[in-house]
Amino acid sequence: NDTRLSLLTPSGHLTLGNYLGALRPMAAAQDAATCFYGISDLHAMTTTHDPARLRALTGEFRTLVLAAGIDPGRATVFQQSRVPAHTELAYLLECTTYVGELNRMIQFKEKRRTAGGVISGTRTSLYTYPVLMAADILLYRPTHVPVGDDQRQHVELARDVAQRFNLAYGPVFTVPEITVPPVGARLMDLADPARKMSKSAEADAAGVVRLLDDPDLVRRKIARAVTDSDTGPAAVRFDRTAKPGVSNLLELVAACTGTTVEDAAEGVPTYGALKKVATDAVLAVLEPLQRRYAELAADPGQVEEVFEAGSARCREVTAPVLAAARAAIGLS
Ligand code: AQP
Repeated sequence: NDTRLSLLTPSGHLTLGNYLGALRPMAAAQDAATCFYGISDLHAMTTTHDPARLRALTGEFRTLVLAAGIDPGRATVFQQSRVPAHTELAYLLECTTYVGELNRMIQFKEKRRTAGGVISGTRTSLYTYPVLMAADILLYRPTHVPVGDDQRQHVELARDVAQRFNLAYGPVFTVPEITVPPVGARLMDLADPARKMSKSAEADAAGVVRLLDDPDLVRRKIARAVTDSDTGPAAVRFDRTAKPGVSNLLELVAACTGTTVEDAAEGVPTYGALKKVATDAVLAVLEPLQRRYAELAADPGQVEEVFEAGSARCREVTAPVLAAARAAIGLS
């Protein structure tokens, strides 16, 4: 049986993109693999963060993970910071990782802050983030890691570090294969279809639909979605290059209703009609999710317990891997 690991970072309110691209596939995979689904709260502290907001977002993520249909009877749900093996192994892996490797990480180069050409105001944790991510992965010994382009370099680093560790100290880690995930929906920002819809966008971002947005707000956001300048008889068609706004809305409809983009365009004559179809499709997804969220949120203690039990299970599952790494590297 395959092991599947997925982490969500509480760096902002979860979006429809996160649901269609991550939460829904996570729920669908529950029976096909041994699943570990975590909230990577430690990864949310690599840039400026507010402790109260982090705590609140983590609670919201816990509830939304369950509301999305992830069933703690079939998948292990956990909170990264409650499984200390993640940070402990990260340190051991830092003793196996070269500074040159971290310097080459594209995401670090993009996210670091500079003042007058010098790195400044950038947290060390942003720099070492790929090592913590390597620990996140290696602790669960997955044989395959499905990974999109933006995380590929980090998973390659995890493989390099695991191989180096195994060679130097003994065969502790399973070196995972990188696989290409099935092409899923990649939702773009409704106000700027050149940019991915992101949970860390500003709170009032007009183009980001959040899972807990009020239905009226969702209607307004879709009504204001950017479309493309050519109108006319064949205006509603899928063409990412020539018609990025319309194509994004078609993708959105297709993902929400489980059809193809071509079928989604069928019989939709105008941009206005497309927005109406998109609004209905999105609300049909969000309404049951929000209802379930409200039910679960009425008993936060119960949700908390589920995540604590899952975290306890992760502490057990990861203990032998950490112990083997400690012993191999020379800690007694
Ligand atoms: N726009 C999107 N369309 C489809 N899938 C998406 N995901 C994110 N945005 C879209 C998927 O959601 C998961 C979230 O992983 P993460 O918490 O590690 O954050 P991320 O990938 O960096 O996603 P965000 O929402 O853009 O967060 P910020 O703004 O904090 O960087 C992943 O499976 C991702 O593919």
